[in-house]
Order: sequence, then structure tokens, then C-alpha cells
Amino acid sequence: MIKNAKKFLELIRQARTFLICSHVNPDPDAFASELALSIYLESIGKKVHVVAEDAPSKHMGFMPGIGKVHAIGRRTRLDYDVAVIMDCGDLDRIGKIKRLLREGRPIVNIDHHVTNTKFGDLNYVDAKASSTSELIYSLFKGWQVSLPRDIAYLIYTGIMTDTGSFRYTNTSAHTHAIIAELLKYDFLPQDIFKLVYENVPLADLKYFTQVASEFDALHDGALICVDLPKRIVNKFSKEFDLRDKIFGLLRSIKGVEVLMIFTEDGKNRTRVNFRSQGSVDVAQIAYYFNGGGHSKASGCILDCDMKAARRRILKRVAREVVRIKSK
Ligand SMILES: [Mn+2]
Repeated sequence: MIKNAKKFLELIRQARTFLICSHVNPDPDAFASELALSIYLESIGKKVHVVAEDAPSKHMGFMPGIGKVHAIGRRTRLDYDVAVIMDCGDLDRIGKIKRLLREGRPIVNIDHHVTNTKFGDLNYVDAKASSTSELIYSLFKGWQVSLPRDIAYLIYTGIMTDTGSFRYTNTSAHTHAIIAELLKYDFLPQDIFKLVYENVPLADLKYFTQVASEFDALHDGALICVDLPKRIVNKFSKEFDLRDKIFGLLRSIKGVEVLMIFTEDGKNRTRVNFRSQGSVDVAQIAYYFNGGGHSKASGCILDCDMKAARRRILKRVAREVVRIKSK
């Protein structure tokens, strides 16, 4: 068993109440990790507060235990012994939840981002893991906990979504070995896939097909840029993961190296999301702009409008793309 896994178990034994949280705009891996751990903690008699900035969207309603996640209000204050922060590369990723953290209470950091800053008192970080859900599985395995069906279902969901349905390079033999174990439980992968991906409201899909055709292809299509002003984003329902859908479609362009989406996030604030097909390390690019992520999927926020953000980012990214294309 990994050293920190043992230490974490010690911490669990001594503590009574837990604060569990993840990043803003949580994805299925974030929810799955939070819920899997909280179901286990409750089963051994611990008290758990799973908190988020906002209530989970309806789209996540199928995840067992999702009702445990509570949106915090302006005056929320919670007492707890141990905070567990999952799927976050750095502490700022938890957003407003940061306010709930209390001096002198240990933080456990469970994550799989290469850029993780090891902000925890206890860090359980492995950039080779496909997902935080995979790490949770390894923890349970190490602790020799037998998993109930709902935890298996959650971990399957987290791994499936973070690996792009087992397509991305973070999918390893180890990942598949875990999946083989999980499939012994009473659920069907096709049902989960349908709930996550084939559940799009008609209006969203119609508008998406228009938006997706508006992109800029630079360097013969090696570099793809998409602008998402607020007026466009606001037309989609909250459940629709617009950026994910755009990336999913445009990454199939022949010869594409880097995809970038610029999202208007306030008057002088632009969120930039990167995807790389492998040759360019976009974690480094995001990191340069105080962001973070993985080598093939990362993001950052710039304090300027979309136009200026694009100019600044392109300067760095284009250099990389030219370098690769000249090889
Ligand atoms: Mn993740």
C-alpha cells in the first residue's frame, strides 16, 4: 500500500467529521470521487459535508448519492476535522469553498493533474492515474475495502468520462484492469454512456451545430481557435457542456495539433481551454499563464478581453506549432 494511503486511513480513523469538495464546475470525475469517498465514510459512521459552489446540474442527477452535494451560501460555516479536496491541481480551484477551510485542520489532496502544487498536508497525487476516481479505487483497494455497487458505479463513471470513454492516452492497462473489476457489478456501461453523452436537449444540439461551424483554422488546420462570447454561451442550457462538445468534434480534424477555446468570463476576463493531440504540452502553456492541467488538456484565465487573450496566447502556442510542423 502506498505510504500516504496508510496515513490517510489513520487520519480517517481519528476524525469524526469530513469536509469534501472539488473544483468549480465539477465534472463527473469530481462528483464520482467525492461521492464514492463520502458513501464509504458514512458507511463506517463518519459525518460528511460534501460542498460545492453551486447545486449540481440536473444532468448529474443519475449519480448515486448526488443529493449529498450541497451548495454553500454566503453565510455557510461548517465544523469539520479533516478536509478532503479532490481533482484539484491547486487550492484556488475550489473557488468560494476556500472560505470554509479552517486553520489547523488537515487538508488531504487527492488528484491526478501533473501541475498539482501538493497543497495538502497529505498529498495523494499521481499524474499517471487516468482520473481521481481511479485513485479512489486504489485507495479502497489498499485499505481492503469491499466496494458496494454504488461506489463501483461512480468510479466507473469517473474513469469513463475522464478517459474520453477509454480513448485518451491516460487510459492504461491498469485502468482497464480496474474496469474489468468494476464490470462485475450490477450495472451496464451502455446505460451510463447514454446518461452522460446521449441525453442532449434538442434545442442545445441544434444551436451547437451552428456554433461548432464557427472556428478559425490557423497553420493549415494545425491550430484551431474558437471564441465563445457570453451571448452565445448563455443560449445553451446549464447542463450542456459546450466546450467539451466542441473539443470532441474539432479534435477529429486531420492534422490538428492544438485546439483552443476562448470563453468570455466577465468584461476583462477570458477563460482559455486547451487540448493537445500530443506533440505540444499544453500544461506548460497554461502554467505559463498561471493556469494548470494535464499535458493534453489544460486551462487558464487571463485578465483581458477575448481578442487580447488570443493575441497573447497565440504568440506562445504558434511558436510551438511551427516548431513541430518543421520537424
Ligand atoms: Mn479528473
